[in-house]
Amino acid sequence: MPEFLTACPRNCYSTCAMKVTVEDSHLMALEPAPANEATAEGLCLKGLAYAERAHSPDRILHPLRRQPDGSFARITWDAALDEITGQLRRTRNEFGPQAILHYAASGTKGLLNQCSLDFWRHFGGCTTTYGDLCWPAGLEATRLTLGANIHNAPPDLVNARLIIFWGKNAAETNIHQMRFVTAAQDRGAQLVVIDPRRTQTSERAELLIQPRPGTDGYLAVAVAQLLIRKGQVAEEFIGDHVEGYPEFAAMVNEVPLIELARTCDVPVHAIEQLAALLGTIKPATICAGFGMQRYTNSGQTMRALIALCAITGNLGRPGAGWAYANLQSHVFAEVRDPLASLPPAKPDGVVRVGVSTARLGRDMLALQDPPLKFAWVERGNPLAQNPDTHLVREAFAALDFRVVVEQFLTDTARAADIILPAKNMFEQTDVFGAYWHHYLQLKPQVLPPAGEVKPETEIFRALARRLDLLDAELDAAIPGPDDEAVRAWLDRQLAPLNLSLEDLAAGPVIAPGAQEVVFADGVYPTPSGRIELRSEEAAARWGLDPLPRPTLPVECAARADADPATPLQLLTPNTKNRIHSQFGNLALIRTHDPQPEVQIHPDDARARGIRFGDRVRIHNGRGGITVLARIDAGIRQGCVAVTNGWWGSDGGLVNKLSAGRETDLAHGAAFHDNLVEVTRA
Ligand SMILES: Nc1nc2c(c(=O)[nH]1)N[C@H]1C(S)=C(S)[C@@H](COP(=O)(O)OP(=O)(O)OC[C@H]3O[C@@H](n4cnc5c(=O)[nH]c(N)nc54)[C@H](O)[C@@H]3O)O[C@H]1N2
Ligand SMILES: Nc1nc2c(c(=O)[nH]1)N[C@H]1C(S)=C(S)[C@@H](COP(=O)(O)OP(=O)(O)OC[C@H]3O[C@@H](n4cnc5c(=O)[nH]c(N)nc54)[C@H](O)[C@@H]3O)O[C@H]1N2
Ligand SMILES: [Mo]
Repeated sequence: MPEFLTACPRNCYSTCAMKVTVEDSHLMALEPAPANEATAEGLCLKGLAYAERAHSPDRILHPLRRQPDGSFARITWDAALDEITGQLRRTRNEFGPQAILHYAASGTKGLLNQCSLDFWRHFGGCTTTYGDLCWPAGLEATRLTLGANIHNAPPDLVNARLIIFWGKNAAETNIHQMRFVTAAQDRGAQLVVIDPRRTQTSERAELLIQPRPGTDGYLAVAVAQLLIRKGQVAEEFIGDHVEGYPEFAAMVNEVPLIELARTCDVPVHAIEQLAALLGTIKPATICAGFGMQRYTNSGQTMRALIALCAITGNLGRPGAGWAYANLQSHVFAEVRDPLASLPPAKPDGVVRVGVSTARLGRDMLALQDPPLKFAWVERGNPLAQNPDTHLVREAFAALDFRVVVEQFLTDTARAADIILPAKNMFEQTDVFGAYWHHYLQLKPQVLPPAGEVKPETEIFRALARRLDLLDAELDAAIPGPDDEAVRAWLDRQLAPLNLSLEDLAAGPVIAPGAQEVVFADGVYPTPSGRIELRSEEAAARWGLDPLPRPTLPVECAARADADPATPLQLLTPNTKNRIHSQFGNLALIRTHDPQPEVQIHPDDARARGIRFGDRVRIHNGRGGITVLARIDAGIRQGCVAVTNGWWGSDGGLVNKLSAGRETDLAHGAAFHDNLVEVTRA
């Protein structure tokens, strides 16, 4: 049976290399491929579920048109494209092209994703989003402090003697990293986890600290205060490499330890324990996850955490560092800088970058000159995954016309007028980098598109033909019609890097220029060339304190103005067996995760008369959902957690409860900045 080397293009740290076996246009088997050193062993259950996902009877295999009664009926491609081009022409004529919203999210990775905007530019323009649901606060905090979002290669973690997982649940979200953690522990390394929840990751840790959500900045400042007081800072490293240390040191001493401890609600002895570990064990790596990105104060929190690496000299050495995002494989011009999706200082007059991803619903409704009339959605499920579901739904409902390109009948697809069937990862060749390891990987086409599926590139080419736009320039920008043309286009993207598709076909390739140990030369590409604990850019660009002085998130039970009607902090983290809203509909995954549950502390449950398995209503002023109660002493008292990514049909649309608010840095989404009450349903 033919076997192919490929790689998983999900928005996931691991983006595993894998080997797939195909027979009669059917995916028969999937295995890990050891050529990617970071993901050499073990596919996750989602990876194994591709065999079901690719051939699922629920997959959308032909265009669908919404009927007056709300159901969907099969239509031909001709009918679909005719109606869409008619609507596009009408919208452009009446309101201008910027009345069209192009919305794309993180459903799949690949260089070909950039082709969509080429279509819209040729069409005359569109409106699109800025910011990101996921990681911008930490990206910008890292850029401001260290100058670049890079970290040591994943296997280097085995050299660490101390590993701190700070708001990262790698045992679920980056399972391959745990191999290196185990190897480091076998060599005597200690593992600390900082998370309001006990997780599969904390099961392996010597120390678990469970701070009040959104207050990690106070915890970091408390640790810094102790390190300075005990003389456990790396004076020479600070002298050589750190900018703004005296001001930082003065700032961390402003508030007494006991008060900082009270704010983050961590016992002083636990803070002392953490400080003693960081002060005495070298090298140490802080693996900072996305947990802290989901608050209005996330950027400043992340800056305070990076400072701990800086003042202990844990940078630029094997086993040491700040492991947040490793963008060393982001080597292609169009995808190099994830922060490039910020609103451009100089708009190009064609693409209006006018809607904040975090405030999608509100901004869509508010936009004028022209207002939005038409939405095109691909690789995203905003009716489930963006904050403030009610407003997003209202904004989509207010449009004249909606097109959603999807594999399955998601909540967003159900809101469409026309659904176009989307390809999957096995049906089109593409190339992509990663954000944890530093490989470039090829995913070849190994299956013909199922049913009447067309990849986005072919959809746009077909639309362009109908709109009389497919000139030589667009024909070169959006490759087609066959795999040969796609491969030639990818080769052209790789050529400036002195790479070819053939190189990638042989196996994952370490991105040109990628380093195993970063910042080893002591050069930090910040304005001062040093690690900036004090950042003038943080103040000038984002209006923040130039120092990472902690503040409380907007919705936080510790605030004097907190609403007593909603005393519980709702966390909606990721989970092992889904990628956001993907995979949860498959039979294999449903045997493990059949329905949404809320994790609630026994004391909070008892106070509300809630017993294990009760149906409970989680609610606040924005909305509510009804789920089953899972009483669990592993979660901090005062917090409740429901994993994100459930569909409306499961009753678990967690973003009905979240507010459309941005993070303090770089337009992220403050999903967990969210107070609720839980009552028996
Ligand atoms: N299996 C799987 N893997 C994935 C994904 C997936 O959906 N499923 N998604 C991928 C993507 S896009 C992302 S962004 C990453 C995310 O993966 P991670 O970086 O692990 O982030 P989260 O799962 O969002 O949150 C991690 C932990 O942070 C904790 N947390 C919440 N608030 C706080 C806080 O205020 N302080 C601290 N210290 N901890 C807090 C949560 O309880 C959670 O256990 O995973 C990627 N990998
Ligand atoms: N409450 C809460 N909400 C969150 C988060 C949280 O922690 N809490 N996390 C946020 C994070 S970290 C992220 S990254 C976002 C993710 O948000 P999204 O990127 O919107 O979510 P996904 O569910 O990963 O993917 C969206 C859709 O893409 C489709 N898709 C996959 N491949 C293709 C393709 O090739 N073409 C097309 N057209 N479609 C395709 C999938 O079927 C899926 O329905 O969610 C965010 N939402
Ligand atoms: Mo994400």
